[in-house]
Amino acid sequence: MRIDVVSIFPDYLAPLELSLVGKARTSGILSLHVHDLRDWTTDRHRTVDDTPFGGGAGMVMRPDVWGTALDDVLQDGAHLLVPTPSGTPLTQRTAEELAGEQQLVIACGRYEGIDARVAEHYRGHPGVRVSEFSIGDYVLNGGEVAALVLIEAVARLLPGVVGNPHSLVEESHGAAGLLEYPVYTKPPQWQGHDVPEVLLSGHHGRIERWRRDQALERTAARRPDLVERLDPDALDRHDLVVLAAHGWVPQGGRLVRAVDGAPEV
Ligand code: 6GU
Repeated sequence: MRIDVVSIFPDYLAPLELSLVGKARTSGILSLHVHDLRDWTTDRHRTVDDTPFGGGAGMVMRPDVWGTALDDVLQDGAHLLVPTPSGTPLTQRTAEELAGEQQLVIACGRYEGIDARVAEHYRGHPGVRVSEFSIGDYVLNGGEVAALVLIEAVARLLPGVVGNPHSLVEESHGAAGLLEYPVYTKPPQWQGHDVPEVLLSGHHGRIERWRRDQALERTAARRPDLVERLDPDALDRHDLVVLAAHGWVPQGGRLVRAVDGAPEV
């Protein structure tokens, strides 16, 4: 896979030399190129922004500078990604889809964002896909950190990047739609906290059940939005008992919060 990042702070992307992503680059699995947007400016001051039409606070990035940069960097079949707090939430499913692309081009905006005509223009390009994405409901100063997040989420799914592909199977936000169970290692006793007995039992069936219960309990406690998306038909009776203890019951093919008292008529 090839990834190009365009930013006015290319040094912000330096961590991509490290760890698994860095190794994926040196091993040739990932071809990653970071570009300075100002290389495409033509004026003495290397200007990339201007005041917003219609007024308001802050500055907007100019479409002409972005256009020449993206025309140079986008290859046929590219997926153009624009990090923005007003984008579609990035999920594990998005990362899985993007891991199958030939080229990702990430256009990192700063200030109040990039002139909206840039995304509109490339949406009209045959052979280019455009996605505006967000990494959560909070505001960053620019898209660089979001680009790092996206690249790490995608790169670890490329074949050969994560040493043990089993690590990718049971983790949080996997196909089961549950958060991951808690994990423990040696020593078995630490600061008065014991490793749960069942994990030392060597009883694989009981361990598997305990881990699933923990995953269900964590998900119920922390992420009710994920419980709402579970398919009750894909759960076993024990799963339903655990969820019922947290106030969730199946109704009409989905899980809903049990309420005490008679339903209103
Ligand atoms: Cl993708 N960009 C910026 N600037 N802020 C964000 C974001 C992205 N996701 C959440 N906040």
